[in-house]
Amino acid sequence: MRKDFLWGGATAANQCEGGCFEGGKGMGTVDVVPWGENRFPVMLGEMDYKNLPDDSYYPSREAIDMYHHYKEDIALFAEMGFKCYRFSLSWSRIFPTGEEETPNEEGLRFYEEVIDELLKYNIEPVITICHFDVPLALAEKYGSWKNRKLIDCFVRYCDAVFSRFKGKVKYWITFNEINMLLHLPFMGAGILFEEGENPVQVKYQAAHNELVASAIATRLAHETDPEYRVGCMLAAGNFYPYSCSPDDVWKAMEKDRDNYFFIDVQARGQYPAYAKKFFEREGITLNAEEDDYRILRENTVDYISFSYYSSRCASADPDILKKSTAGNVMKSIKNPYLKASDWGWQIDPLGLRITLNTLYDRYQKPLFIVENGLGAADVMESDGTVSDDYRIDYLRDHIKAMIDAVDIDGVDLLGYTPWGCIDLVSASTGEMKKRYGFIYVDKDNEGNGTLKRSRKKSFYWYQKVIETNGASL
Ligand code: BGP
Repeated sequence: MRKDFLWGGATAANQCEGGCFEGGKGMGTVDVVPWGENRFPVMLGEMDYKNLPDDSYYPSREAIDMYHHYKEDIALFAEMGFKCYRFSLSWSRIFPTGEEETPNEEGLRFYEEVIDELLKYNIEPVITICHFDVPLALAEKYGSWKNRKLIDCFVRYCDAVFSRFKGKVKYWITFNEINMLLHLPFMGAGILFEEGENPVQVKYQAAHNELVASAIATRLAHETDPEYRVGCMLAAGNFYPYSCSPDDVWKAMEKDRDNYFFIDVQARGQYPAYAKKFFEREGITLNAEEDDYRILRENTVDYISFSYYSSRCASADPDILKKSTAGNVMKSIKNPYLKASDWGWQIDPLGLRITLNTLYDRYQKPLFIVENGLGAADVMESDGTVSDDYRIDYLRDHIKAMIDAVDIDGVDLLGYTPWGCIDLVSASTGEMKKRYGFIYVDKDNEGNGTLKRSRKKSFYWYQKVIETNGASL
């Protein structure tokens, strides 16, 4: 492993920050996604978020209150030896309605303090500019990313943070899991549908607008500071054919392409042939300006970051299709060779090596694993310890596979930031109970708890992994 390999951890503002009404922050789309049974319909854009009971919203509005605990949390990351920390900015903390002429100074100052605190410990900030987090006012006024107006708003936001944090940050990621837009249009991109709209047309229009915005942001970053490196971000995990039947192989290829669509544009600078044909077949016409295609071509990303929780399976056989399993939003067929987490997400360490190789073969750009991990219902013993051996096992196996991809296969990998390095609110369930952290946070699903931070067994294990650059697993 390279000496400067970026070992660290990852979080997102809306899942850990809290302070929803502090520091002049405006409401973000994530702040109105409820927990409980209404969560998925709202995330899908199939249910109106208005008129839900007040207590529907506690998770993202309070979360683990990192807004007030960030110094303590960063000190713990430093104690583990983090070389980098991936976190996101809340757009509406900086532009409360998304359309102000000037940014909210208090919001910028908050993130500057976070960055300075990281630099104090020589921890490299890795910043996601938009992690499921659009100012609510932009969603209500324009329907969010389906409107080109969002491109200007996003670029103004990028300009504010690129110029403010110049010299302090190197790695930026424009949109978290950009492919989620197709699966969770409201959660992923703040899209609100209107009666009679064709959802496929709307989603690909929004995708086009995000892709152009991402490319302009990449250009702006490079103009602002030639040291800046901008990445795209994919919810990855290869689709395996359920059998060696060519029909299954073809299905898996089609499913993979749905995911690669975004990255093909961001890494190669143009719409792939298969997407153009798909648009023709579906009658999708993009509202695009002539210059858009030049902008996409000239401003490809510097690296490709991705989340990996599991591989997936595809089949052409309708009977096999019934054997579905849970996973990171995209439904998949249960793979009989794999075990699963308590939430049904299947565990496939070799799948990480396969995914790394596939992405590297396809794009020939540096990769960055910015999410990976095991969600589990940890139990704190009466002596205050948390023995999360299952998490250590999961991470050990995935790190081994990652090291093989680098040392044996020659994949160019910048770093590894396990998801939810400190316990935080789950994106899919809105619960605290589904924990990923090396650091336990005392808070339960109902919002009770002291918010006290405690080191789990995995904390000490990961500390050793980093100290030995992956030699001690
Ligand atoms: C990804 C998101 C994260 C995160 C993670 C784990 O899709 O980028 O925000 O939450 O999945 O998912 P969950 O919290 O649902 O277990």
